Order: sequence, then structure tokens, then C-alpha cells
Amino acid sequence: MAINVVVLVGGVGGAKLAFGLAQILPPENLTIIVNTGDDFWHYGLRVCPDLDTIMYTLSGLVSKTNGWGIEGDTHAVLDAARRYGEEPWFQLGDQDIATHLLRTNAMAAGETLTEVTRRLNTALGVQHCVLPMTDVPVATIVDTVEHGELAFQTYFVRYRWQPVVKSLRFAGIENAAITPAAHTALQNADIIVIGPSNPWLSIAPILAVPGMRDLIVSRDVPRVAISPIIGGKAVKGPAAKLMVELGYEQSAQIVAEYYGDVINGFIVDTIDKTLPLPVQHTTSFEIVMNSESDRIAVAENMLQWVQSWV
Ligand code: FO1
Repeated sequence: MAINVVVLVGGVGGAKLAFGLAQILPPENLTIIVNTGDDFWHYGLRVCPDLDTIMYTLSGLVSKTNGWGIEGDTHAVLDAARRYGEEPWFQLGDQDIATHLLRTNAMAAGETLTEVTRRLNTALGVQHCVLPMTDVPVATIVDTVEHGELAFQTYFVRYRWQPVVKSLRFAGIENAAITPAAHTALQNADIIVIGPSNPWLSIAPILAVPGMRDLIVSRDVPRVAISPIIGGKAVKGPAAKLMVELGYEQSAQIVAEYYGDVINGFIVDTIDKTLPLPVQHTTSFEIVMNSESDRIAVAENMLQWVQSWV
């Protein structure tokens, strides 16, 4: 029997799980809803890093070293910009720029982000359904001790997530709406998964789209998160540092508490198997995803475990 899986993701960790799921589920049974709070305008181009990380990962184009961008991409455009005295702080590869050019052009001509995302993914051979969390522009804003409010990529890339974070907000979220495609996918989901993405930076913007959290909680199906924190440390990126700055303990348990009633299932690494977790269904297995076979194993173990609930 085919089961419909919807996975909410952002960043490199989420893309690894999406890759694993895409290897074992047919295109019609997997929808990937992606954070767009990291999106921004750069040199007049609409850059959507999390959507592109998913597209490049699923199409096999992704840079293996970075986990984002395109493997072997060159930087002739940014090098040429340097001749004009520009000091590029955000590494846009030449092939990657083609993605941003075409997306920006299509959106200027009236295509929605959902439509252009579908078209670009299809052109690269990605058959699974990749959806932005909303078609309305939303921008994660990071309030920091050192610099006050920073646009997300300024905080994350320009300042290498070193400033101390006081709070986060999602500018424009009040005007955002769930897209018909995301709504239908969540309504038809047999399992809703929250990937091992940063809960505060990648998942919170998705859940903050008006109506999103309520829609997910209203679904009487397994709603499972995979911890991005293993043994008190973030697998990648600022999750653990951010937790301390926001006043939390660095632990998978805090992530489960943070998700609250959004989830009824939580998966931690075996190293965290003794943690008391405030969730109805919990399990532990190895969730570090270094290789392609790790990603498939995590996706398989998760689906097997969830199907054993009933
Ligand atoms: N991350 C970096 O740390 N430095 C970069 O220069 C950078 C460029 C970049 C270009 C395109 C793209 O799709 C992603 C890029 N990223 C870069 C990653 C991105 O900032 C983050 O992965 C996400 O926004 C956080 O989820």
C-alpha cells in the first residue's frame, strides 16, 4: 500500500533526509515543503538557498563539500565583479546564478514561486514534489547583541553565525498563506515528518505560516520529528549555539519540547536514548547521515518505525 509522506525541511540536514526518502518513495508519494525564510534579493536576483539545496541534492548536482551550491561550479561572474571593487561575501557560482536568473525572470513575468520551483526541478529531472512553504516573500530577521537586526544571510554567511542572537522574527509572515499545493499535500499525508533541520531557523518559519501549525496538528496521523541535536551538539550549523543564546539547554529533549503538540513522535540518536522525552512515541537509532546509504537507512528506519505504531 502506498503511503503519502510530507516532510518539512530547510538547510543541508533536511536535504539529506529528503534525499533518503526520495530513494525509497515514488514521486507521487513524497512532498517536500521547504523553508523560504532564508530567501533574499542579491544583485537583483531572487536567491532561495533552501529550495535550491533540495533541488541540487535530489538532482545529484549538489556540491559534496558544501552541501549547497553545485559541484565543480566556477566563480567567473563574482571574479569579474571584483574588478569593479565589489567584495562578494555570498558565494554564487556561475551555474547557480543561472537558477537565480531564470527564477527571478519567471517571477517578474508572474509565475509563482511554487510554479517556477516545479519547472526548474522538473528540468533537472527531480520528479518528487518540492514546494516552498508559501508563495509570499518572508524574511527571517535575526536580532543580535553586536549588530542589532540582521537579514538572515548577513547573519549566517557574512558574519558566519558568530553574533549572539537575542531573538528571531519572520518579516512578512502575517501576509503569508499556505499554498493550495502544500495544503492538499498535508491534507492527504499519511505521515508528516519534520527533518533534522534547525528548529528555530528552518522549521519555525514553516510552522509560522498562518494556518500551517493548526493544519498539521489537526491531522490525526503520525507527525514525527528527527532530532538535529545529537549528544548535545548540532550535526552542522548554529542550532546548539543558538539554543544557548535563546536560553535553552543544548539537548534533543528541548527540541522535542519546542515542537510540543506539533509532533506525536520523536527520533533521537542512540547516544541520546536515555533522555526523558515528552512525546507519545519515541525511538532511537543512528541518525547521523554521512553517506548516501546512511540517508536511505534513516529514511527506511523512520518509515518502518512509524508503520509499527498501528
Ligand atoms: N553558505 C555559506 O556558508 N556561504 C556562502 O557563500 C553560501 C552561498 C550560497 C549560495 C547559494 C545557495 O543556495 C546557498 C548558499 N549558502 C552559503 C548556504 C546557505 O546560506 C545556507 O545553507 C542556508 O540558507 C541555511 O539553511
